[in-house]
Amino acid sequence: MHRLTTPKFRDRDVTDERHYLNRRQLIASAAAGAGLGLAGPAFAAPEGLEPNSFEDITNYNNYYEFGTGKRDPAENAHMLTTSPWTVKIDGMVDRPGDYQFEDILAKAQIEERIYRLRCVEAWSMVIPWNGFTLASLLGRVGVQSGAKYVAFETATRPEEMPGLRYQVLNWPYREGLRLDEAMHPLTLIATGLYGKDLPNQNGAPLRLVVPWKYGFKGIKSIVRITLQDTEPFTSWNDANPREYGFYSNVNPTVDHPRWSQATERVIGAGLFGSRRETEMFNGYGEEVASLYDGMDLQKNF
Ligand SMILES: Nc1nc2c(c(=O)[nH]1)N[C@H]1C(S)=C(S)[C@@H](COP(=O)(O)O)O[C@H]1N2
Ligand SMILES: [Mo]
Repeated sequence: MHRLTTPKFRDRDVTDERHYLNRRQLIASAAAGAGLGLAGPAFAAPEGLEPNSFEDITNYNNYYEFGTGKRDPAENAHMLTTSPWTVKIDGMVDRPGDYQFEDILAKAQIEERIYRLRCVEAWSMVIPWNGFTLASLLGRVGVQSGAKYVAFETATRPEEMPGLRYQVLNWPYREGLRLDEAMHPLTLIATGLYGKDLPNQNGAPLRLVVPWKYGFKGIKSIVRITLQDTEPFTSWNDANPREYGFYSNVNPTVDHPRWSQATERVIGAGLFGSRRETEMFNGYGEEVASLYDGMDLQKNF
């Protein structure tokens, strides 16, 4: 079903965007000894994935720290100061510390990954990310043997994030993964898209991307990564445990209590849009289904 091939770009705009590799992404990849860097993805998207336009990807966002409207992040996220940026990595690791984003990026091997993002609200789009595997970062800090989960936190800056004044979630936005999910080669820390630095509304300077899970697992603007032996607190599960589970694997057979998850609206597919059938694990089942062998996915939704 999925081939590990270099994606083909047929859309002219896509090809053009790819030439604008900016300095930061270039420097990072050069430092990693990868020349122009965007090394052929080890895990490309399912064949035939056609990326959405840069305009779609950066104007239709969920980033509640900047407001709950789809246009709010595009309008407000410029207020976020993303440089300098520190990521605290702590808990059950050999080398805990406050890591500068520039240092993390300088040692990273930047790849391109074209993934479908399937929001729990039943829409999807296809995004050409640049980034590095979470596994490579965790490898560098040294995960200790007792660690079983990874917890993540987004920045909370009331002066820069107008949405924080509304208690829609128990801030900071928090997410988590089981360690084997975190170490999976599909799990990405994105630092760019279309070869440019990640736009603020998409979670600059670094955010998580877990393509077989609902989009809300992909926590933005990460300031803390904690290795621990207990299941992490996650914001959406805390807000409504009946509607949002810890796993949140894309699953067309488990409906959201208020809507069907069987199909999804394709963003940018013409004036009237179009729908597609939602795939188990968002189409990445061949790679990830074995992580859940023996688990009841209706119960562990
Ligand atoms: N910190 C934070 N991360 C977040 C969100 C958010 O509101 N705050 N929204 C999530 C949701 S619901 C989705 S669908 C994706 C959207 O990512 P995109 O805007 O880059 O497409 O980000 C996720 N990460
Ligand atoms: Mo979402």
